[in-house]
Amino acid sequence: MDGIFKNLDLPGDLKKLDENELKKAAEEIREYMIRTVADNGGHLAASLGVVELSLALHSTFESPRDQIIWDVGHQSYPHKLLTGRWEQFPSLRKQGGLCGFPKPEESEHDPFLTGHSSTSISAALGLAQARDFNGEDYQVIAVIGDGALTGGMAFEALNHAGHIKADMLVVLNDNEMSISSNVGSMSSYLARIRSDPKYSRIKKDFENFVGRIPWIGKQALDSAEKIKGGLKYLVMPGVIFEELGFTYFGPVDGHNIPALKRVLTQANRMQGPVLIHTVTEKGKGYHYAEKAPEKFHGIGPFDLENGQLLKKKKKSSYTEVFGNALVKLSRENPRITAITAAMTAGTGLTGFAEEFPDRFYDVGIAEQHAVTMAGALAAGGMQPVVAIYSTFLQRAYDQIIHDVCLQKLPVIFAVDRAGITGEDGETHQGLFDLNYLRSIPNMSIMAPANEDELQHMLKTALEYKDGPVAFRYPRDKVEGVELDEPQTLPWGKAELLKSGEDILIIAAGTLVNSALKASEKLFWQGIKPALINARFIKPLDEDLIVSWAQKCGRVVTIEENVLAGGFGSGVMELLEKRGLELPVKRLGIDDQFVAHGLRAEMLSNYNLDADGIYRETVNFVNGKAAKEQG
Ligand SMILES: Cc1ncc(C[n+]2csc(CCOP(=O)(O)OP(=O)(O)O)c2C)c(N)n1
Repeated sequence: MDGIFKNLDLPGDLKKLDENELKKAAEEIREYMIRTVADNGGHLAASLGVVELSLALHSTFESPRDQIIWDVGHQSYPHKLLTGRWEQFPSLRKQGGLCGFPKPEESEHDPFLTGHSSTSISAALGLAQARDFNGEDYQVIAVIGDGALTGGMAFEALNHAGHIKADMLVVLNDNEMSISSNVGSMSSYLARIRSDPKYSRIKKDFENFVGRIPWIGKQALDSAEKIKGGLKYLVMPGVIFEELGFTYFGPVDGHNIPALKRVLTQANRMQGPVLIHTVTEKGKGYHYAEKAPEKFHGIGPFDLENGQLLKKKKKSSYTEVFGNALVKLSRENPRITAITAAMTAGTGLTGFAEEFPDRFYDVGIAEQHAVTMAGALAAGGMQPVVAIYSTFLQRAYDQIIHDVCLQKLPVIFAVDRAGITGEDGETHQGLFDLNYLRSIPNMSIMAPANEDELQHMLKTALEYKDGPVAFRYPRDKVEGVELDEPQTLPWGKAELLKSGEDILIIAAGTLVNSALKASEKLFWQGIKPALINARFIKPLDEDLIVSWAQKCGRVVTIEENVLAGGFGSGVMELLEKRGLELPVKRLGIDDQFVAHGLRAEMLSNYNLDADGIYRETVNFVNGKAAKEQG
């Protein structure tokens, strides 16, 4: 560490820095973060917005004794830099390097893992309760964005913390942005507080006025309090939080370190839950990120000088193909509605939102609400398409069962980022949807081998009226096949890609392409595989699979999902049902979480690239043990 941080023992020594030195520290952190994210990619805009807040927190409190929980955690880069991870920072998001999110395994300054939104207040409350049980004395602080505040869990936790009067702080980092502009009535409420200086002025004036009346007696004071109680609905900022049992401070300029330190110190002295409303600018300090905070929310490597992405896009993504197909099909079908949980661009719905604003819903970071609402839209005769990343759909598991599948409602789930997602790591891998969806009665599941099939699957799902349908596709570039007009696929039918006699390989999703390469190599090694593109994970094409399994005498299944209860398990259940005792080898993710790294690297680590599939199949045929995963 050079510059202002040279010879400082962080974070404790931040307390020794004066106002100007802290400003200099903010500059150095920004410069280092921008340079590193330009090389590695990452969540830049949110981290740039909380540099001063991170400095103020760490120069007021004593981490790790005092515990700071960053909601979502994508804005935790300055925190990482201030808590012993300066030298490792260039390894950010690389395999074996620093994680892009807070991770207790990585540092004692990360008291609780985050990655999915809106958990921080619940986590802070739990830690605060544990502290009290242990008779200890330290502060617990949740830092939550205005976007994350749209998630139901955040409200549930505020409701509980206010009720039990827990000693804890919530810092609301309000930058008016979720990934794109924030939505919802809470967001409009915060905007009113921010933009109307009258709120704070009237509150102060009223208190001064009452305080200055010399003859005021107890009764008068009581009535004054009552008037104040009534008036506060009109004049007090943050009254919603006050009514929930929190003491509200703010709005405070989140880039003014002395002001932040003052309010944090004051809040720290108070009993009960306190909410500090800070106002920040997402992307602050890097011109291009300030101008385009959505682009710099999560960005790949870019050119520092002009903010342009380094890799020019040659191919489109599965997400884009899905979005375009949806727009195309929606032009002919006025019943289609699309729902996103704060990920309009991420799920490819920007075009739909522009062309059909009346049929588009951004519900905020509220996956559970999105799914139940979709169920009811379907009950009312609409055709809702819910586009959610595999990892975030986990949130809505009960809603999928209770509000959709139980009622056999024809909701369509476009499950994006399914499989290994790459640099975001454990919290963002989409490795559970096949098993969590497959186990629910009435749910049908498809996985396209290429972008053309993805379009067909959307059309097939829209035509199926007997219950919910999910199709899952990866965070990846497309294969580059030609796109036909979207067609209806034969329901529940797989595709035989190769006849063979030595082994049956059945792959689900885009791994079909790696399996195809592997089977060509196997053929040249004297092993003749039959290859099936499953297309349907549920219902399986039972007859096709069984007949080829019998012909070949052994089976390899391939999926980008955890093995327990996944696609391969489905195939094994089928063989058991038909009384076939055949050796089966399932390739997929064994019982573990997959860390961060490039998607291609990870697929190779887990033997799910063409070479890995080839190797594992040869070993299986020759009766050898599998290579270790990970
Ligand atoms: C459950 C869940 N859904 C969606 C996301 C994707 N996501 C990551 S950050 C983000 C926006 C967060 O906005 P805010 O809390 O205001 O933080 P900011 O980036 O503006 O600092 C979203 C939707 C997520 N992490 N978790």
